[in-house]
Amino acid sequence: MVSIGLIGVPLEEGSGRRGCSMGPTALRIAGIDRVMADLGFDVTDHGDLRPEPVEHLGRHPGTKHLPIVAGYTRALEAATFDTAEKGAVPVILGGDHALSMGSVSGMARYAAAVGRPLFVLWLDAHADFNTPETSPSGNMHGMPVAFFCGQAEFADILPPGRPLVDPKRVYQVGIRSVDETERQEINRHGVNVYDMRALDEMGVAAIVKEILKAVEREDGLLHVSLDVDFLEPDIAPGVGTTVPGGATFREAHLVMEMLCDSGRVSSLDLVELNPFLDDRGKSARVMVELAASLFGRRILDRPTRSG
Ligand code: B3U
Ligand code: MN
Ligand code: MN
Repeated sequence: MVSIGLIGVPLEEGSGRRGCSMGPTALRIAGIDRVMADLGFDVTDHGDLRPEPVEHLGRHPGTKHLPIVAGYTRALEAATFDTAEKGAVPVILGGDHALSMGSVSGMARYAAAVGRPLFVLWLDAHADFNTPETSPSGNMHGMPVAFFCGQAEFADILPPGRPLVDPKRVYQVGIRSVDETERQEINRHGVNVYDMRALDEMGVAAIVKEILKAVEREDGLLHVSLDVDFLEPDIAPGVGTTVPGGATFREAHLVMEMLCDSGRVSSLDLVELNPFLDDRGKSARVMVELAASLFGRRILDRPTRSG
């Protein structure tokens, strides 16, 4: 039986506003563990992570709340690695998106240990490729991709020499809010971006097929990072940075179903849920429903189709 390890990360300091610390609780109340157990997984909830104490970080202009983000990054890097190493799929209950500095770094270390490349699918309205130098806000939830691609060292958050993700193995889908310097950096580093226009022109199925082909070509592991604001705000209002024109309920489910069929997903972040801004648990529920599709819930059994 396949195991899933739930890891709660009540981090909100990366987002510049309060509320995401309630995300893990809301996802649990919406039934994340029950849904996965019903799908036949052996689910262990590791509870909420505590940040590691962080000392001796220098002053870092351009970052807000670096010590707490660093503390969670260290704790989550280790927890994600340990969970994967024990043969379980780490599912991170966020928490703001700065937590992906830890989860993706932990998976990068795991991928290096098993000798396979790590791919990242970033489902988000934002590219999250800012650095302390380029960020307009100093909010670290806008920096994780730059961090795990090694573009922003942020001094000593993790030990030097940590395994990084190749930006050419990062695939971003749903993007529709990018800062000017971020745009240049993404291009320069070869991040694969399918913005909302690409999604409209190509359709989400063609995009996911392309991405999975690239993962399969290299026999990679695939980490999926799902930001609530990937979705259209009407269906998921519980997030601090809603951007109109997001993925529909059906598009998002199709992405999850195709990912499930691929059998490639090694780990998942569910991030940026802010229950304080939500509408009667709507966004928490939709995130849990999407996770269910990712882990195998189907409308009907389907014959295997090629192509
Ligand atoms: N790019 C902006 C805004 C932002 C990024 N991620 C979120 N918002 N959620 C920034 O502050 O880096
Ligand atoms: Mn994000
Ligand atoms: Mn976002």
